[in-house]
Amino acid sequence: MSHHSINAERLLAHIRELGAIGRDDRGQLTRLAASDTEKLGRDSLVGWIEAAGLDVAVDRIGNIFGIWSNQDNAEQLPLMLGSHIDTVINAGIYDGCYGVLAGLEVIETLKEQGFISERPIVVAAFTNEEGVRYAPDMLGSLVHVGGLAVEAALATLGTDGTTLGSELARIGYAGSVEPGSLKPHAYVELHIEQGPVLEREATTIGAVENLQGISWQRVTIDGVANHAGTTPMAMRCDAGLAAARVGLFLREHILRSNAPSVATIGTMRFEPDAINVIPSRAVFTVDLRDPDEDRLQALESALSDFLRHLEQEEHVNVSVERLARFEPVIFDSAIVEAIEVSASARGLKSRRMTSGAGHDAQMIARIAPAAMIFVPSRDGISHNPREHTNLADLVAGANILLDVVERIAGSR
Ligand code: HGY
Ligand code: MN
Ligand code: MN
Repeated sequence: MSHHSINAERLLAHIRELGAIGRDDRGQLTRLAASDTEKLGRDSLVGWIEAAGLDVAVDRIGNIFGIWSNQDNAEQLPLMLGSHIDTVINAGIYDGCYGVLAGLEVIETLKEQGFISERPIVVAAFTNEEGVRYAPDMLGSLVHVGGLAVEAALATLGTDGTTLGSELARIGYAGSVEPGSLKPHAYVELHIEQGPVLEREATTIGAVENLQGISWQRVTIDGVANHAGTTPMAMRCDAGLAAARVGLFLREHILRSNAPSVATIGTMRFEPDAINVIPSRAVFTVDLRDPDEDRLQALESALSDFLRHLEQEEHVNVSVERLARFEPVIFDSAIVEAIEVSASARGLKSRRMTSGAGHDAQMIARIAPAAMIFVPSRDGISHNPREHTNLADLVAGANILLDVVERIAGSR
């Protein structure tokens, strides 16, 4: 059976071109949400959407939509594709961008093939999926589904003291469309796996059926600054040492529990941050995840109990601020099956799997049937410039997306 195929050269050219935007003088790729470098990426994406003959819409939280519709189907709810083009610090070129550009590529291919769509097809690039500059992550899609009021989202204070709203206005992406006005009929997100499973199992396609819960907290530990040389160990109120104990506690607790939970302390800073001063303050973030909500809650309370214990033992004060909390999500089984059927028809090995990473799909799943397609990540690496997926897998994933779109949008 002959299958349609996307234009591999065009897709790869867009991925490489977007991957070159936002590099610093060391060649590192960083396009934090609503930054000057992200503006350059946004501008290129809007240019490609317009060149493809789609209408462009930008909503008040800066979500970008490319819309392919006609007078016969404009009244129908759109089939939405998409992901994000903001990145972490020193990022790879595929995370998020692959899903947005493959979504655009699928629409361009369908247009070229004269596909008659029963409904509009939209490709979305959601604002601040990564959450590195503004918490929580998946902020643009969270606002899109009504999980956070747009005014509160625009007022979000970044790690650099800016507000998301002022930065969106400054880069020219404070749109006028009311968030959520584009309610999808269904949503399919293509993404690199960012983990080791598909490569280890020599499997090309992941039919993602669920996504784990996420808990982000900022912890502040206050001790007493003192002289590094004259203060006996037993007399210290050492915020730095207390912070180090939290990381060890989390790793040992999870290893003992034998659960698939994960914990990450990704940022940490000390005050006064001097080589010969016992830290008076430590501020760090804790990222906890688990596919099971009860286990995630148990992990959060184990951490909370440990922090109370730490206060007594280390003679410090501990305060915690919640930055994000999303429950695990189950995706739409019919779309997951469509992904598997397409992979099998194309002779590609597929397997059902859980997403370890957060994605915009977990938000859109609150208002519409949603699912994800994964393709392998070399060495399971992501959020790292070594992030890579080979061309054949990139094309395979985009063709599965093409098939699923034809199946959903081709008939009522
Ligand atoms: O944190 C995540 O899992 C996603 O990359 N924002
Ligand atoms: Mn991503
Ligand atoms: Mn990411």
